[in-house]
Amino acid sequence: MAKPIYVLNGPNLNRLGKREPEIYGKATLADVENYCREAAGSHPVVFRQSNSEAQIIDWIHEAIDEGAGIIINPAAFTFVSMAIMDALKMFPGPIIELHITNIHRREPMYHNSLVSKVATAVIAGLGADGYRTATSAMLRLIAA
Ligand code: DHK
Repeated sequence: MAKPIYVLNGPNLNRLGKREPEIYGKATLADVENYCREAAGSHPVVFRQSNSEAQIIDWIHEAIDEGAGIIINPAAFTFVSMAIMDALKMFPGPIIELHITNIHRREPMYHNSLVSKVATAVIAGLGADGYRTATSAMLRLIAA
C-alpha cells in the first residue's frame, strides 16, 4: 500500500463556505476534500482539519512515519507557529504550503509565512481549486 498524502488544514477552515465567502469562496471543507481525493485518484489521502495547533503538530509527527507528502494550509498558524515550522522540518518528504487566497496581496500581517521557510513549494491564490493543483503536483513530487 502506498504511503498516503496528508492534507492538513488549520483553524477556521472547518467554516469554509460560510466564512467570508467573498474572500474564501463558497466551497466547503467537504468539497475541498473531494477535490483532493478526485485529483489523487487511487493514491491514498489522509484529509484532516483542526483548530488546535497541538493536533496539527501531532498529525505532522504521524506523517513523518506514515506519509509520502504533506499538503498543509496552516491558516492563521502560518504566520506565528514556529512549532508547526519545527515539526515540518522533521518531515522527510515533499511539503506543499497551500493558501486559498494570495496571502501576499492581502494585509501585511499575512505576508510573512514561517511555513514557507521549510516548504518545497507554495500555492496561494487559486481558491479552493488550489487543493486540486497541490494534490496533482504532490503525486509528481512523490513519484520523482
Ligand atoms: C486561510 C486562513 O484562515 C487565513 O488565516 C490565512 C488562508 C489565509 C488561506 O488563504 O487559505 O491567512
